[in-house]
Amino acid sequence: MKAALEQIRQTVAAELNAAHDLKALDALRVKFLGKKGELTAILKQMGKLSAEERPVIGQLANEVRADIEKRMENRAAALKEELLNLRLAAEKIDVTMPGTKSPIGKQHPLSMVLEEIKEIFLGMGFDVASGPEVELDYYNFEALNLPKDHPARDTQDTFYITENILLRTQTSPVQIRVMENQKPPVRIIAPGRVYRSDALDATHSPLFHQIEGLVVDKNVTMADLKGTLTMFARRLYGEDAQIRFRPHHFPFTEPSAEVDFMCFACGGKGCRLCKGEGWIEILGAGMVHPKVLSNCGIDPEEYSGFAFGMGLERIVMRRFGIDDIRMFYENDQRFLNQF
Ligand code: 2U9
Repeated sequence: MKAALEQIRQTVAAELNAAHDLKALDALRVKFLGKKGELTAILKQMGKLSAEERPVIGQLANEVRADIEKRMENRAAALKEELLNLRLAAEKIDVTMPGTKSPIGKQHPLSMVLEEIKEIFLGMGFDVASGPEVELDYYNFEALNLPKDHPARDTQDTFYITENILLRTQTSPVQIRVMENQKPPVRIIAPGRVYRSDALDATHSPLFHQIEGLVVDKNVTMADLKGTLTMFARRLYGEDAQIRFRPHHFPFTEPSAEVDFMCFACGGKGCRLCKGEGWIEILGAGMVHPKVLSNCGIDPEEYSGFAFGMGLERIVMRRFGIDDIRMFYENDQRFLNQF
């Protein structure tokens, strides 16, 4: 029996080294120390020993059991350590690695230029006014001296929701509403979305953006209009920018003019951008028609004013050489990421 006990001690030591995971270790524990284990089997034969042999073998057996348990404990600890090191190696994070840049958003080119234009007029003492995009026929047409039968009201140009409600075709209604609620002096710009029932193509969009301006005060003259628009041109296109007025007609202004800016690319010589003209039409403008003032309860004998309007997309397309208005609305990252 002594030899058997010594033999078990050797076998366990050898098999322990072969156990490469906790499961195998557990199997070993059952094999030797379990109820049907090899060491347990030997201890069961203790009864056959003589009275003087029993204590000697008993002590040896306990010593062998203690030795096996110690070895198993150490082996388990070593395996756990190994497992932990494997995990640490696999999950190691190199904190010195650069972080993953999360892409930041950018301002849309329309917003970028709109902010620039707003800043220019705010710098000249204008306020920014806003109003409803779903408007009454009265504010979008009638109050602007566009009577019921005027062609501009035709449904081929205007989105009518009901006979009397529409999507505004210009931001002028905002200025009517301001004049109804604020006595002169008025000095505002009205930027915003406008809607025309045009078919979408490279140069037309049913939705586009306008910035209109209005100044109403005592003794406002055409010279004030020219001065304001010249200052605007210089702030937008640089100090040597020039503008020219070409006589025109709008029902809501009299006299009216179409306003060209000297082509910033060729300085008036004529190039691809300005189609050889040397000038680019940017705005429409004029002195506010007296009928429009009186529609808003402002006495045209006492007050006068000027107004202007520009299309934002047109300005942005010229500045960045964009030849298709649809690019602004398709949210194509390849387009937007260039700004
Ligand atoms: C009030 C009185 C007059 C606004 C004006 C224009 C001329 C003009 C166009 C420019 C390009 C519209 O976006 S566009 O197609 N606008 O030519 N707009 S005068 O006149 C007003 C506005 C409000 C009360």
